[in-house]
Amino acid sequence: MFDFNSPTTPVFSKDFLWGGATAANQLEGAWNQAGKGPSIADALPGGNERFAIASQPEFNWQIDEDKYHYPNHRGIEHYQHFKEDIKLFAEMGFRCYRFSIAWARIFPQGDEIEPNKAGLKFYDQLIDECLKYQIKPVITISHYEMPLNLAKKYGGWKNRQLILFYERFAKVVLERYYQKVHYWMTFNEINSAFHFPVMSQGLVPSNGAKDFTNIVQAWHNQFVASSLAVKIGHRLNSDLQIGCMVLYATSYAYDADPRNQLANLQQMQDFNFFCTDVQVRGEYPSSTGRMLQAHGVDPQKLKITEEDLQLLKDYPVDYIGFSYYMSTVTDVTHQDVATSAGNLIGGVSNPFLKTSDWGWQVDPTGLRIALNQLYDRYQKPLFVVENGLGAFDKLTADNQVHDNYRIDYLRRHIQAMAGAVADGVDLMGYTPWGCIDLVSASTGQMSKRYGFIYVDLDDQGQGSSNRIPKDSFYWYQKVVQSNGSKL
Ligand code: BGP
Repeated sequence: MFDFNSPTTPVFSKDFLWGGATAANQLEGAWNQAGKGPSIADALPGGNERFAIASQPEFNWQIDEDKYHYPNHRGIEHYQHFKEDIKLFAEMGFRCYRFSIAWARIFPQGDEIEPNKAGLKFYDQLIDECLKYQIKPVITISHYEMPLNLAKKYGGWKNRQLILFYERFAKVVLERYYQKVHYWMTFNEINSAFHFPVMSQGLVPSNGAKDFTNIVQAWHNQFVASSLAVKIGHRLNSDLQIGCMVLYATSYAYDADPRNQLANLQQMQDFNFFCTDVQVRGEYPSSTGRMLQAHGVDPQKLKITEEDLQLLKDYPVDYIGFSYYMSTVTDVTHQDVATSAGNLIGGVSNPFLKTSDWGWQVDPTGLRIALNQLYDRYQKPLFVVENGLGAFDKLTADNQVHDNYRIDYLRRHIQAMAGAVADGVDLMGYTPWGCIDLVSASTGQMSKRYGFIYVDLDDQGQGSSNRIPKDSFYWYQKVVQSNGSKL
């Protein structure tokens, strides 16, 4: 009989990186302070309008404060509260903390030569605060944002000039922090541009439709930029760990119909592996031609030089960071199947799985499968840098949040990781998403909460901003203390 269970004995290495993850534009606030320029994230309003606006034929990167509420502008005021927040992370026993650097804090317009010193000063303090508690910073260089000017004036990542601007930005932060920060990632969820090129690549959808040629060109430019960051980082210290970061959604064929099996294989190749293949193996996968053709992209229209290809080969990433929230199902043979929502990708619903408050299909076994699939394919260390349950939390009259549903979700995913480690996978660490409540990337709202720490702010940005540990806070504290053996 096949054993689906995960091991009961402790399996995580003694230096396993337990921590949590956030992104600058979703928690810092202070969107226009200390010289920071506006970023594309600052121009996406909250609520239902967020997705609708981002998919308008002519996306106009304007900030119209009279008309829309921009939740990122206040965030959770981490800019002001970072000391208190890091102290709470330390209380949970975090060994690492994944956060991103707001590009527009360092280069307000993106195309200047000199960085904004006041912006750097904030990260000097943030990093030192982590180190004070022996928390290792894990930095995402770019997480769903860029200076607004780079989208408006240059058209986002489809423009090759962005490579130079990113290289300058990466150089400044790597040179300044490489002695204090060992773990880096070049781009957050680089493959998410399949579904949301506006947020991921700063692109303007043309003629009401996504232009896949632009998306692929933007990816290529990002791949080159990522390799340049690896080159700079490894010159400073060849031991630095610089990773890629992908949105991984384990995908199952709906049934044994070979057509669904083939479609699912292609879904895996295109969505889960295409970007990772380039960044890890240093070359475009053999399925690239098929994928481009399926999306009507003429390869002759792409600007890719021999030097670029050599750079990709010479400077692949050191490890694979990925987010995992849910799995999907591929079905090309049925017309009337039930559908479900998801992390940028929804699809056919899976009758074996329950869904979150937002309709995402919860599937811990899918994480064990993901870890095995990635390790089989690349044999590189893996890092689960996002995972978690977005839920409506209730604050009781005596200031508590009983989030057993979140504990249950995380426990089952940690068990799945333990299973994968026992399967032979090399897993570096685990940083659950939104370790403190923050603004949701897809809805722009506060009410979709992931944190171990409740933040008293509502969808309109009203509230005291007070921090309140939830039940999951004390649970995770024990998990870290016991190195994952007390779940
Ligand atoms: C990932 C993003 C994060 C984060 C998370 C949860 O795709 O990297 O930025 O927000 O998903 O998504 P959401 O906030 O939409 O629930």
